[in-house]
Amino acid sequence: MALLTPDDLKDINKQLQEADSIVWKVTGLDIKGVCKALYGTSPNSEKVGIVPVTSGNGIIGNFSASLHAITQYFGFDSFVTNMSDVSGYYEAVRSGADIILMADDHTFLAHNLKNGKIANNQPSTGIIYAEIASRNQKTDSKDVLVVGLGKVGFPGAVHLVHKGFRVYGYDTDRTLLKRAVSSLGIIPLDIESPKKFSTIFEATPCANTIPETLISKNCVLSTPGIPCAISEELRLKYDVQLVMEPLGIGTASMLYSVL
Ligand code: NAI
Ligand code: 2YC
Ligand code: MG
Repeated sequence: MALLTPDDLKDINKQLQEADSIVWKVTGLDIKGVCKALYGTSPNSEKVGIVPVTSGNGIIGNFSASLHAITQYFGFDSFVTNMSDVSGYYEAVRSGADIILMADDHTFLAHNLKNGKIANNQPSTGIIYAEIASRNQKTDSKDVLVVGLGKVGFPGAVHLVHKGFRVYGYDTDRTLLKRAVSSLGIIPLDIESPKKFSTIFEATPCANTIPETLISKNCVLSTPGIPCAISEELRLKYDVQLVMEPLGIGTASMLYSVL
């Protein structure tokens, strides 16, 4: 499980604002607008209780504080509990939380105590980054490349197939690639016969996973993957519209999906 580091989360408000302006440039919507379009929901001053969890690798510096900043950025009334784990959960409920946000090393969830809806960060993240990619208003092409078909990438690929895109897929894990081809009908990317894409969705824990041969001028790269899928040199050379942010966009998707 690729875990965030405190450094990934530095200046989260600045990272979120920068990502929001690129989302707007690419799609014509802000992140809130993309969430509303995806789920048909809008916040109605729900109270969000953020519970630190000490299991496994333990508390990640900046994680709870980042969720506090992110939930406020999207207009929620939120608080971080003083206690952690079970005591923190109890404190959140007693303090009137409508939605619980908490994460161990394997699952980051949003649970709406009022309507019972629950969301997992991995599919929620894949779906919203795929949705952003699908709303690339700079191209008429219905071709999209998906690199990384794991817990985040596969749900994103499903979403793009359902939206009628011609999805080319690649994963170094041949079993996962075969699963995506057989279950979704995506086209396995032939690395030998490169094709330029104007829209790319990447969800891998590796750097430099998108070769130059696949990148077209002004292409949109929508990627939750950490570290970045392309070098700064390639980003500048092709003026790539890079939608990349470590936690907030995925968290917004979770929250809107449980309203
Ligand atoms: P995962 O391990 O389930 O999936 C990653 C997939 O990438 C695997 O199938 C692996 O075979 C594939 N892969 C690795 N190197 C590759 C390469 N060079 N070319 C093609 N495929 C390659 O991981 P998961 O949970 O899907 O997370 C993916 C990334 O997204 C991680 O870096 C994680 O930290 C990040 N993430 C970011 C979030 C955000 O809000 N920005 C939220 C959740 C996860
Ligand atoms: O501080 C805490 O409460 C920790 N238990 C939080 C652990 C989060 C672990 N998960 C991750 O770092 C990644 C994030 C991208 C979101 C999903 N998995
Ligand atoms: Mg994100």
